[in-house]
Amino acid sequence: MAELADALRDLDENRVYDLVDQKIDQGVSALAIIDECNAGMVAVGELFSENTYFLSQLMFSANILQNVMSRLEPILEGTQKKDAIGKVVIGTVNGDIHDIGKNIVVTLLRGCGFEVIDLGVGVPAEKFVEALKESGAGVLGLSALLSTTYPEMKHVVEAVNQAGLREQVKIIIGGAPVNEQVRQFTGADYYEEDAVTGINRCKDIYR
Ligand code: B12
Repeated sequence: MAELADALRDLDENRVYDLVDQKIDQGVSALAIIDECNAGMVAVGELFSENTYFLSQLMFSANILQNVMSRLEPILEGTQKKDAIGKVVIGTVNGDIHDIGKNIVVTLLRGCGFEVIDLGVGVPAEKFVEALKESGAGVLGLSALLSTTYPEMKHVVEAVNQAGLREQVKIIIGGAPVNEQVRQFTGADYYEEDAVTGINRCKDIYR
């Protein structure tokens, strides 16, 4: 693994910030820096699964990543071309509080000129439906990192269906463990592995 990913895995906070600052100075793109951080976070997750790290270390890793993101956000906001493209409603589903990845998607979407209605974390199905009705958005993004929340994603898709909005709204799911099988289970239109492919998907939908 690369140096930055290793430093994040080892929770070596100051080393992480130094490396991020160096990379910014060297002109490394914010997205490449995020990719490397992602690898570090996956390693933290693995150490947590095998009981080498505990919740306090998981929380500390999130804290470090959030500080990295506050350094990268001004760069991300400025990197993309701004066109008025369309509206996207997004949130982390009920039962799940992970939001670092979702917030990256939000920053990139806004940077590209999308109007984003970010409902935050632990969002119940009816709130998604309400926001879609109010905004008239054509895209719904659902984020989840816990496998226990897949049924909740399915529930949101069903709620959109029952509200009679399914024909006019494309539903994209994302979050580290999501894959094609989960997409099929939930009935969503697309799953995306990372923020950039998610943004490209939104652009395609509105093209
Ligand atoms: C940081 C972290 C936390 C932080 C979250 C802080 C925060 N504000 O988000 C804290 C400490 C709070 C936390 C809590 C918990 N966590 Co946690 N956490 C992580 C960790 C280490 C990193 C997640 C992260 O931020 N990654 C970095 C971001 C940038 O990546 P990302 O979220 O995947 O997002 C990218 C893409 O997926 C995509 N994306 C994300 N969302 C969307 C949405 C759309 C629409 C699109 C297009 C794209 C997209 O874009 C992003 C950028 O490319 C993961 C490990 C892992 N492998 O992911 C575990 C992990 C997700 N957590 C886990 C667990 C078990 C928990 C807890 C249940 C622990 C506990 N016992 O309490 C609680 C859950 C509480 C709850 N109800 O939600 C497990 C889940 C296992 C599972 N399969 O269900 C993991 C996988 C760790 C592990 N290996 O065991 N966690």
